[in-house]
Amino acid sequence: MERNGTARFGRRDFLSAMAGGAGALLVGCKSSPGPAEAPAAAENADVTLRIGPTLVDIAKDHTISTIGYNGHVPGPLIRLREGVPVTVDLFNDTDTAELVHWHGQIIPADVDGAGQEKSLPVPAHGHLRYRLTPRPAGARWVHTHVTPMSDLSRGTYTGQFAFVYIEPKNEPGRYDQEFFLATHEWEPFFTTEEEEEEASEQPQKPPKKDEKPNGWEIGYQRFTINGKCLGHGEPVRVKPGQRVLFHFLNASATENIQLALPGHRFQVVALDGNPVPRPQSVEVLELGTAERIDAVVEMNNPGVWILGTPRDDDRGNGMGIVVEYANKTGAPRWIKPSKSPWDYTIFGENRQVPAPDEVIPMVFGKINGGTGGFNHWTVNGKGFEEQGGPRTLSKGKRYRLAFDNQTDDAHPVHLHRNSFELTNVHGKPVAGVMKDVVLVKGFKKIEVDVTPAGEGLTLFHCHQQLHMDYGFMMLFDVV
Ligand SMILES: [Cu+2]
Repeated sequence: MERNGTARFGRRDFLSAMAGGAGALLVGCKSSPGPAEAPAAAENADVTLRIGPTLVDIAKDHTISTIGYNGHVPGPLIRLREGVPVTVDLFNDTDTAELVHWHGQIIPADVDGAGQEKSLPVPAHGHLRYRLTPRPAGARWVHTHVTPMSDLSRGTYTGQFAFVYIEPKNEPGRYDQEFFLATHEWEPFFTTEEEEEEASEQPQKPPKKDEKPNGWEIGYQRFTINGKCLGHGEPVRVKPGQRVLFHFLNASATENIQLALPGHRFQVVALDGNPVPRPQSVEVLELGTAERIDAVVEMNNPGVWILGTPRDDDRGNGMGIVVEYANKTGAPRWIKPSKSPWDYTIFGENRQVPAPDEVIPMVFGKINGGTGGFNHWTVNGKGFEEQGGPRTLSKGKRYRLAFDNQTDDAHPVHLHRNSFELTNVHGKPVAGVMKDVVLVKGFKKIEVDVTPAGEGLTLFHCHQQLHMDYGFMMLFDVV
């Protein structure tokens, strides 16, 4: 899809439900024109998501039965315009109530899609309609926000996720093609094996004598990008000399991942949809669960390549996609990237940030192997159920959330309905990097500043589904 087909589109032009083939590449085309001159009648919503059973052909002779949006995984690419209100229709064809969360948007709690915020649910076999005003611009996404607990066929273990791209008022630099790529894992199972973190970066503390062993972790059989195992979907087709903008989304329930494209570098231009002050070129991307990265790649190394995870086992099980130059054939090549630790601060500015009005310490803790063998997660010593209601924040005040991860696990923590500014990462001050998820690695500290954008309940939680469900949440109430 060449980038020349980008005439501005009218208010009702953007898609309500793009019907791409399951697992088709989500390329940056505008949807086929809708009824451009149709009146803003009640009958047609601007965005329609139908939640229901979906089959995903992730590989030849390998089909996953899951729940998805509009019969496809990922769901439709939803393009919106910043500040232009839309009507949303949600239909639920399943037997359980659902929550549809607009991740990364600054919108009221009732439509944000989180039960803890008392958002409107989509009833089982029911329908919900509301209006929302998309903002801010950039790569957002939509996903289910139900609580599956130990049921690995629900929640973010399913195929209920889709890109939301809110058109910026200014284009984020020149590019020739654009691709939306979402990673997701399938066939989850419980395991006692701990996720192998980057051993060199991940300090290990020996368990205390009286401590229970670590509880359940989640493993996966199959790994996909846009619903296809490596080699089973359409390749990313490029031409020499092109600048290709990739929108990456980690739509995993529990996995933090790295991605590399041998022979090429990623010019990172935005994190979680927000342009970074200093775009930088890196060899390896890292995305905690729910994080997004926009990166431009200059296609200057013709061949057939694998864009995938550096982890051989996971790539072998599907985590990758072929990048194919025009007129090039042969087996796709993989070259192991050099070890390059991800560092959020290289994209930021080196300047003083305003002092916060208040610092809120948030210490992350883990109680090994509790009820049913599940670890229990705490913020400041208390799991969500023990916290006794929301903590009040004042609109307009600048708060510093001081994350102190006192566990050996990495936590992709997310704040709803706001973007926050990274102000300190592992002791290094930084400014200007705006995000809504940040990955706090084992025994590390990160500080973020937030000035609450809107009144109402605002959920903070770890985006690792198992951590969230077993206590790793905290509720704010902005007044
Ligand atoms: Cu976590």
